[in-house]
Amino acid sequence: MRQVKKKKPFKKIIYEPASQQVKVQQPKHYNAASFSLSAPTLAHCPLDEGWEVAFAGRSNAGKSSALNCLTSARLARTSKTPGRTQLINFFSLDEQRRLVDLPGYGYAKVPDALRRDWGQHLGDYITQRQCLRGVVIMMDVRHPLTDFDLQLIDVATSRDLPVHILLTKADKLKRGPAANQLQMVRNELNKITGNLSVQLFSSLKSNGTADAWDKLDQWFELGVYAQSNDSLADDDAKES
Ligand SMILES: Nc1nc2c(ncn2[C@@H]2O[C@H](COP(=O)(O)OP(=O)(O)O)[C@@H](O)[C@H]2O)c(=O)[nH]1
Ligand SMILES: [Mg+2]
Repeated sequence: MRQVKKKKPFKKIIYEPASQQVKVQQPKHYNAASFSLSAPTLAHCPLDEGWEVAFAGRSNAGKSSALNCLTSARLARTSKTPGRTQLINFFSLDEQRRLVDLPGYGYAKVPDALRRDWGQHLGDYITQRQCLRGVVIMMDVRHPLTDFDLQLIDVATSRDLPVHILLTKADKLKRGPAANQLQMVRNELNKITGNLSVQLFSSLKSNGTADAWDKLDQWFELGVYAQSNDSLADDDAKES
């Protein structure tokens, strides 16, 4: 009997846009992040000097996952039980620069008194911390701009602090609906006065890291931003 030659299985080729094919290099500064200390109140925080960028968000918004993704570490404990992180956690990038993990807000099962305390410490930190250069707010792409998110934006912008929003868990939506959510949030932010920016982010897929690092670099005055400041300083020196 003649042997029937098996057909080769059809190989599906998926063309991804160029930006998604490139493996983004982890900037060494964020890779070097290490836990420094946890503070229950503003009084327990490290000396108020250098640069800090704070990460805030509703409990379960994906804050710990985003921090871990951006630092390639397990800095912040990701949890399926939201509302556990009650302290202000500091992670050092170098002697002068710190990432700060603020207590998650808005988790319903936490007793009122405890929730008031958290709100107070979070508010104290954002309104009073001098070395704070910007606030990253994590919002679930499917439920952005809750009342508390808006309050937080208000507190930060009234101090002229820039705010960058990560619309997290972007992998939970298809491309079209995710882009619509991004545009909707952009439109809402346009109604608010302040230095506000927003992007899609997925810790699961490591999508959006390059833009997030870029924003952090800017606030920390690292990389090209530090160089451009230096060259400005050089120009000033030449002129005088
Ligand atoms: N699909 C998906 N799930 C995520 C992502 N980020 C976080 N999660 C999940 O959302 C839940 C809360 O995440 P976590 O980082 O602990 O949130 P936090 O309370 O804001 O710190 C966990 O079950 C995570 O696995 C993401 O990018 N994609
Ligand atoms: Mg967390």
